[in-house]
Amino acid sequence: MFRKYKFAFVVMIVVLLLSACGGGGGAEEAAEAESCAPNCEFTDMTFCYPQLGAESDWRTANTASFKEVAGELGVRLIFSDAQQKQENQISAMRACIQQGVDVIGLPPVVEDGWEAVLQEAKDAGIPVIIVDRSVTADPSLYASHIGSDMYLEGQRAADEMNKLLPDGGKIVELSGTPGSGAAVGRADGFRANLNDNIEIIDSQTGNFTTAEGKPVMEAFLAKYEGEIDGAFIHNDNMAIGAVEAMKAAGVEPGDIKIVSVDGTRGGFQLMIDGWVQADVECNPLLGPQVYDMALALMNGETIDAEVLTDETVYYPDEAADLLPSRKY
Ligand code: GYE
Repeated sequence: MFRKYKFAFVVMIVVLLLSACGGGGGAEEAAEAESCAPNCEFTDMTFCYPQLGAESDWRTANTASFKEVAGELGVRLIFSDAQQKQENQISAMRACIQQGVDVIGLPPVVEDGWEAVLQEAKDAGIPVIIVDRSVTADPSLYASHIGSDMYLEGQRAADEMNKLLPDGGKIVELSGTPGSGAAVGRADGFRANLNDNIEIIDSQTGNFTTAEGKPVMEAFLAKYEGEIDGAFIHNDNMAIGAVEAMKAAGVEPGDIKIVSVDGTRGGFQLMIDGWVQADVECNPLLGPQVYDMALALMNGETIDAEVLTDETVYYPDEAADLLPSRKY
């Protein structure tokens, strides 16, 4: 009787030991599968892109770049649209951290307030690449920032305004989303280079959209009737809205000198039609470079802490020739 129980007990222990060993082996295999470094390929990558919104043609082109290139490379893309709300971007990032994505690309709607969620990503071992606009958070909280030099764009815009108004004048500014790296950088760079004889008589935000740009220009035209010599407009979509307002108010192309930013097809068309005198380029096609950086991070390579896009200024005389080849 006792021997029978002893045998059953030994069998039970052996079964338990075997199952424990089997479980351990499975976990090890899973961990190995996760860590492909240093030979990770794009097909190993799950990349999270909590896009800030769909406010402009620039943004649409930026989204398309990330989606199309992910498809070409075989990257698994987790995409969301935050409708220009920081809280939506933060929740989308938290969902990606929960899922254990490999890398997060963050195009921040505003500069401030990212510390907590960046720290959460860091604690989870998920590197973050800040894409497009900048953040004020400490650089130790993210792997890199890639995007345009918004300050330089503002300086370039001022150089153009200085040329357009050599005898000085009064101008208005239609600025981008308040607190965004793009709006802050462009406004500061513009003021740094603007000639003393040019006065910014008013500055209001149009939130980077055509819909909000139009009423802002309507209000400017009503308030400063006949006084406005020029307008610095932070993106082409707001310029499209502003021009609609000007047309409705009987303003002729060239009456108010416009310097815009982005270099989208819409901006090129405004140059061809005589409304915009200079368009400062801002390149949204960042997908290929960002995926390369993300792969380098997965493979444990070091990447540059700051990557600035190479850009130029476009003028009306070349707009018609270049428009057909514009990608956005
Ligand atoms: O200029 C504007 C968009 O952050 C550079 O955002 C980007 C800006 C771009 O809405 O059109």
